[in-house]
Amino acid sequence: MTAFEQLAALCEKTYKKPVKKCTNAEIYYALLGLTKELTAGKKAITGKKKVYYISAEFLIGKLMDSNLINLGIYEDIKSGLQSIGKDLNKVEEVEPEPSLGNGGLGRLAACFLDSIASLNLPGDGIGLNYHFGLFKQVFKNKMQGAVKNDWIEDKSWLNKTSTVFTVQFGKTKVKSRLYDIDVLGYNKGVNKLHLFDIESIDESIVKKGIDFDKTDIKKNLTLFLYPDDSDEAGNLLRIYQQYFMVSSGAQLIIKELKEQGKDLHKMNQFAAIQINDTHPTMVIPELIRILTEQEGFSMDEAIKVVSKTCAYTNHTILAEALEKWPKAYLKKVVPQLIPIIEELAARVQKKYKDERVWIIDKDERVHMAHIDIHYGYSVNGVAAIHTEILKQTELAHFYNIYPKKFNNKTNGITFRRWLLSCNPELTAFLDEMIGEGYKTNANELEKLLAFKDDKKVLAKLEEIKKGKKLALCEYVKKHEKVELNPESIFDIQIKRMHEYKRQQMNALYIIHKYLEIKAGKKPERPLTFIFGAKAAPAYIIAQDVIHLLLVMQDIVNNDPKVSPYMKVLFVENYNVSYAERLIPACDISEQISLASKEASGTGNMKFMLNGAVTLGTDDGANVEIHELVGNDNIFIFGKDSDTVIKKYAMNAAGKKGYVSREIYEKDAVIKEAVDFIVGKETMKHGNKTSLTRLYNELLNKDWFMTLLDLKEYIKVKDKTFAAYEKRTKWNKMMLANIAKAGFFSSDRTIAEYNKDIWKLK
Ligand code: 26Q
Repeated sequence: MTAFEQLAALCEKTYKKPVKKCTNAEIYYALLGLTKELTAGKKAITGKKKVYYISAEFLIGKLMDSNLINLGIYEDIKSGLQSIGKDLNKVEEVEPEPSLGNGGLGRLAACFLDSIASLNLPGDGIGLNYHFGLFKQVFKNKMQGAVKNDWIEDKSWLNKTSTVFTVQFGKTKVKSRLYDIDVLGYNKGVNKLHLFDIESIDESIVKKGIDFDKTDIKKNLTLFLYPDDSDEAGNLLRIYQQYFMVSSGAQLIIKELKEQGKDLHKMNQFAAIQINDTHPTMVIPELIRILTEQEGFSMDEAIKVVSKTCAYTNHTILAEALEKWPKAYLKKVVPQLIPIIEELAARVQKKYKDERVWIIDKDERVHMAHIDIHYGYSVNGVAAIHTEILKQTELAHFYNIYPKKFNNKTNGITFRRWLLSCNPELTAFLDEMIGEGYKTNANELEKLLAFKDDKKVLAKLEEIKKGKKLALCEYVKKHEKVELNPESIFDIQIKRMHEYKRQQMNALYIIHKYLEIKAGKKPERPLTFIFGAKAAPAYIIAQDVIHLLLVMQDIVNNDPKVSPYMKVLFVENYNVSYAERLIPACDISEQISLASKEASGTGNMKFMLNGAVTLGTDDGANVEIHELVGNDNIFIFGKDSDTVIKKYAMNAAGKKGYVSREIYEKDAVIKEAVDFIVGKETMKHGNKTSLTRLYNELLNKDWFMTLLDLKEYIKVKDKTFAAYEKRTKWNKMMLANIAKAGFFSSDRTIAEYNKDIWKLK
């Protein structure tokens, strides 16, 4: 029986009617059941050694499409449904989207799980089962509001297990229940994503929006994901969550090793634990605690084996985002870890007199990254430039002590989701042109280069892009009530809202363009500026930038003299599913962070793979994209990272490194755009407090140097739009970007993690 026949039979049995008569929801739940059943029939991936990828975030997105692809039944189900007048895409819309991550770090973890299984490597994820995940964004009065994202239904990908652990917060004991999600490899076996949940959870304590009693740990622990991206939020709940996750994870790992009869003294031969940023760092002292208190290890023995098992990935160089918990907080939440952490700190202090590498500083704060670096066997950054900056600047003192621990693993993305699933049209065309080998060996995308002068191929790429733009227009019309022009250039910036990513610089360009059009200077072709971003609710300036962009959307789109030539759209509740629609429809990918600040970026890779051309700074993985495609196939601008780092150093030394007001005063174009933020028109449409605050921030602080690169950004962006008019040349750029994207397959990244760090097989 084909998969579709099985689905039809299941519908018939469950709903007592033919599948043709079933609703999309009925079909979805039947398909969910079928997929889970077929998955259960797949082999678990096994081997001598397993990696545990422990992370506070797994931004998995919807799973149906990926699972159908990885099971090899996608085409069969899709065409079967089509033959009875049903649309698989519509069926998949029924699936609620979990939001178990903030952004890049969480999505990377999800891509990694897909690649680990697809390379047939034994590897499980360990994380938390947040009931409402990250908040759902709703706009009201052109401001961001937040409500809960209620994603868990009776029937879902989650499988409740009978595994329950006890986690102790001092004298308080709570129960931790394990839920599993199967992780299918592409035509391979199955690994697991282990998500722990507190048994005593009480969803009803969530009142208005996302408000709840922060102190009632037994009821609230796994309700929400901390809605911060890179901002330290000094909240005890975050520590409760972290400890709950690592204690459950440590118990699971030890249980699995014991069940296999493994000698815990040789733990490192059977397990590698990859610590995803510092959020799971407490797994190190927790393992040491369990081994010494319950398994008869001496402190030396425990430290030795744990240090050979744990490896750390750093995802940020923003000093303010490196977790430093006051010892008093840790003492309140997990007093049992304090003696262990103190012992680890004492050993460091005895060996190194340089206080910069100490674990506990003179203000009694515990530097989580320092625990990882001293007591882990590997430290990696996530793009070449990022790892260099870690070695030369941020973590230089550690690099001097442990040069061999440091290594780079440039991020990647799973092509199953970010090409096969989100762009079946491009996938089909690639299959036809270069065969299917690229699906398991991404470097084969380079075969496309043979067609770089083939007019038909170039025209077809343009046609596919057009189709995706049309599909986006239709979706946006329905969901955002905004009409876009598919003939216009789609310029897209989608990522978390943060000053260092500089959405505000893009906003200033939009203001500039608006003023130009008002003054009679029309662009050659209409322009569409699209944004998607959530801001941490406590991050005020980020909220202000969202407000400014929504105000600009209102002003521009409702101005009959301007709107035929340009439109602005800020989509509501940007998430993984939205990314899957936006990325294939993009012409210009905005990657404009202040050089040195974006560790890697992964959206940049997704856009490239789908034939968008990057407009960006030489930052994060943009540097590697630039190297791969060459100067002719990318638009680069802005001060380089060395210059920026020097400016920060000068500012810190009290010397004049960067003063935004000077740039503002010297340049009439910049002044005009910045002043517009508090001009008559914006005041009519927006909130005075918010806009004034943003204006003042740009003039008096501008910590991420927006004005430094604005002039060049305007110039290069105009050049990019002009380049689009040379259609054949542009299509060649698209082709070059797709052809060179193979390096950014997360299969490559994971193969490197395995070869250099995990050594699984
Ligand atoms: C820290 C303390 C308290 C509360 C929250 C946090 C917190 C939460 C999330 C700190 C950081 C994050 C997320 C960071 C993140 O997503 N980093 C991104 O990681 C990507 C994958 O490596 C990179 O591509 C991005 O450049 C990087 O910004």
